[in-house]
Amino acid sequence: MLAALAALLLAVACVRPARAEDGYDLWLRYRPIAAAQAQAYRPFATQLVAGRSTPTLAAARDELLRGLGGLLGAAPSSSGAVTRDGAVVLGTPTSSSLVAGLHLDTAGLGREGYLIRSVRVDGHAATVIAANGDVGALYGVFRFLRLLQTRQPLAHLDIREQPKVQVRILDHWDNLDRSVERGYAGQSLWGWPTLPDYLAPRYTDYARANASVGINGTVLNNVNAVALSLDERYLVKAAALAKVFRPYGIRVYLSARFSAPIELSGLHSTDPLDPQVRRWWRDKVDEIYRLIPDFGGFLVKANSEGQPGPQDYGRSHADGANMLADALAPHGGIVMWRAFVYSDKQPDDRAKQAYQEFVPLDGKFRGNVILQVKNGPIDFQPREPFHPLFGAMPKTPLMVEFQLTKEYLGFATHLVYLGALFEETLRADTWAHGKGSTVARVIDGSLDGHRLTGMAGVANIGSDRNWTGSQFDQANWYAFGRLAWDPQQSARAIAADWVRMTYTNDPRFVAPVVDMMMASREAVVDYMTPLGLAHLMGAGHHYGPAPWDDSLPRADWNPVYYHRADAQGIGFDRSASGSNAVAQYAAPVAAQFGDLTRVPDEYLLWFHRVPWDYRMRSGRTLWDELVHRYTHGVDEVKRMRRTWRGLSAYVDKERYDETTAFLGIQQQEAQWWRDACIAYFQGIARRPLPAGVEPPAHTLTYYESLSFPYAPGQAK
Ligand code: GCV
Repeated sequence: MLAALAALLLAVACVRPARAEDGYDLWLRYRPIAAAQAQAYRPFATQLVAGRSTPTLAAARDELLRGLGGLLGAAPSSSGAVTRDGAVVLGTPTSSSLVAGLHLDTAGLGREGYLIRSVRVDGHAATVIAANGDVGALYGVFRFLRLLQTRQPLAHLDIREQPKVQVRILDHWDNLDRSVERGYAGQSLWGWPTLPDYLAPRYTDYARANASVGINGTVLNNVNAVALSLDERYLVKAAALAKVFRPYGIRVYLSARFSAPIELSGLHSTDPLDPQVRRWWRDKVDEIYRLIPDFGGFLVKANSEGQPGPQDYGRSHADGANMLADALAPHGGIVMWRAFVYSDKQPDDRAKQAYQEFVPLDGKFRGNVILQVKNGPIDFQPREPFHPLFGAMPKTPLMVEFQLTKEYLGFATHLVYLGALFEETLRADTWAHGKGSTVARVIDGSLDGHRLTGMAGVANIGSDRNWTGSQFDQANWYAFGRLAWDPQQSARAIAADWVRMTYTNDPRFVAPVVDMMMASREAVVDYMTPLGLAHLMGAGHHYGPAPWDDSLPRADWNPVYYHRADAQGIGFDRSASGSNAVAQYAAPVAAQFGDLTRVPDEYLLWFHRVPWDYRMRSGRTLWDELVHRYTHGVDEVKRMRRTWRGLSAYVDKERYDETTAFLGIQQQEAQWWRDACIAYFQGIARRPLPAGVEPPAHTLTYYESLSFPYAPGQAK
C-alpha cells in the first residue's frame, strides 16, 4: 500500500514540473531533456569547434553552450579541432578554416542565411552550423537548439534557410516617460533615465529573444513621436542600446517627428522642399550615424491623427518621405513611411482613404522608402479584410504592420493567438497579378520584384517579468518573428513549436493547447465583432464593448460610424451601392466582396448593410446568427477554460495559475461583450432572442453606465 502510494507520488512529481517559473525565459528555457532522450542527443554534441571569434560569433557560441548545457545537463567541451565523433562545428568561411575547408554551398545564403548539415570532418561525424555572415551563424545556432527543444532527430541533417523578408522589425510605441501607448505589459523596457550608463541585463535578453526568431530591427520610440528623441541627449541613449543589440544582428531605428527641425532648432518651417529643412535633416542624420554607425533609419507617422507632415506645407507624402530618404541614403538607411492616414474632414469612408492618398504616388518614392501598411484598412481590428493597398502599388515596396499588443483584442488578459490572424492576412489573395498574388508575396517582394521588403509588429513587450503581460502573449511575439522570417509558414506549426519550447513536448499538452490557440482568434472575433463588424470598443481606451458610443468629436472614432445599425438592418455598405470601397480591390476580389451572395460570412457586415431578417447560409436570420455568434464566442472561452483546467499536471504552478486566472477574466469579459452588444443591438433590431438563448445579465443602461478612466495603455 505504502509502496503504491510512493509510486503514485513519484509519478505525479515526474509529470508536474517542480521548478518555479515566471515566464522570463520565454521560449529559450533550455530545461533538461528527460534522461533517455538526452542520452540519445549527447553523441551529437560532444565538442564545440568554433573558429575565430567576433562579438556575434561569441554570442552564438555562448548561446550554444548555454542551450546544450541546459538541455543535456552538460555543455560540450570547446575544442580547436574535431577529434571525435559528435562535434558541432560553428562559423563562417572567414572565421573558421574548418568551415572553409568543407567547401559548403554557402553561396546565395546572404548575410543572414545558414545551413545545418551532418558532415564528416577528419574522419569523424559532425554537425556543421555554417553561414556567410556571423549573424547567419547565430540564427543557425538558435535553429539547431530548436531541434533539440522540440525533440527532432539530429542525424542526417540538411537544413538550409534564409529569411524571405529583409526588415523584420518591432515597433515600440514607447514614450520617453516610460509609458507605452497601447502597452499592457508594464512600463517601457527602455530605462531612459539610467541610459546610457546602466545597461540592464534585460536588454541583452531582449536581443537574444528577438534573434532567436530572426527579428533584426527595433524602433525604440512611439510613432506618435516627440522631437526630443532625436536630440543628442537621447541619441546617446539609443546608441547605448544599439551597442547591446548589435551582436545579435538587431539594428536600431527611430520614429522621427516631422516637425523636429522647428522644435529642436527653431526653424520656421519643416517644408520638405525647403533647402534649410533638407540640410537640417542631413546634418541630423549624419549626427545619428556618428553615434550609431549601423542605424537602420526612420519610421514616420505623418499627417495622421494630428501628427505633423508634409501636407502642412502643401507637399505630398512622397515629398516628405523622399527628403528623409535622401538624407539617409548615403549611409544605407531607409524610411518606413506609414500609410495609416485618414481624415475626418474627408466625408468619404475611412476604409478608403489610405488607398486614395497613396495609390497616385506609386512610383514616386525613392528606392530606400518602404510604405508601412496596416494589415487591414481600418485599425488592427479582431478581423478585417486585407488592406486594399496590398497589390495596388506595384512600383513601391510595401511592408505589412501587424499589432502584437492587443489594443482591440482584450489587452494582455485575453488568450488570443495572433498567428492565426497574421496567417489569414498573409495568405489572402490580392489577385493583383492573377491567382496566387498573396499578401505574403507582396511582402516578400516576389510579386513585383522588390528587394527592399519588410514586416513590422507593434511590440507587446514591457518591463513585466513575463515580458508581454501574459504567458500566452509571448506566442504572438514568437509567431510574428517566425512569420517575418518566412511569411509562408503555418501558424499552427509555429504554435506547436512555441508550446513545446515554452512548456513541454508532452503530446497530451501540446495537442489541446495548440487547438485552443488556433481557435482563440475566432473566439475573440465572435464575442467582440462577429460577421464583419468592427470598432465596437469603448472610445479612446478601447477597453470593453460600447457599440452605442457616439461621444467622440470625430465621427470615424465612434462605434456607431462602423456598425450603422437601425431598425432596418446593420452593416457598412461598401459595395457599389454604398461607399464602393470594394472597387479598391482587384476585380475578382471586388466581385466577391461586393456581392451579398458571395461575400464570406466573416466580412458580411464589413461590406454590406443587411436587413435583420436576411437569411444566412446557416439558415438563421441575420439577427439570430448575430446572437448565435456572440454566444458561441463565450462558449469557446468556456471551452478554453475547461481545456486548461485539465492540464495542470504539465505546467509549473506559477504559470498555470496566471493563465487560469486570466482565462477567468477573459470569460467574464467575453460574457460582458456578448451581453452588452446583444442588449444594445436588440434594442435597435427589436426582435426576440432565439429560443433557449440566455438573455443579457443586465440592462443596456447598466452597460452604458460603465466607465473606465484608468484603463491601461491609453494614448497621452
Ligand atoms: C500610435 C490607433 C491607436 C493609436 C495609434 C494609431 C497608429 O489609432 O489607437 O494609439 O497611435 O493607431 O497606429 O498610429
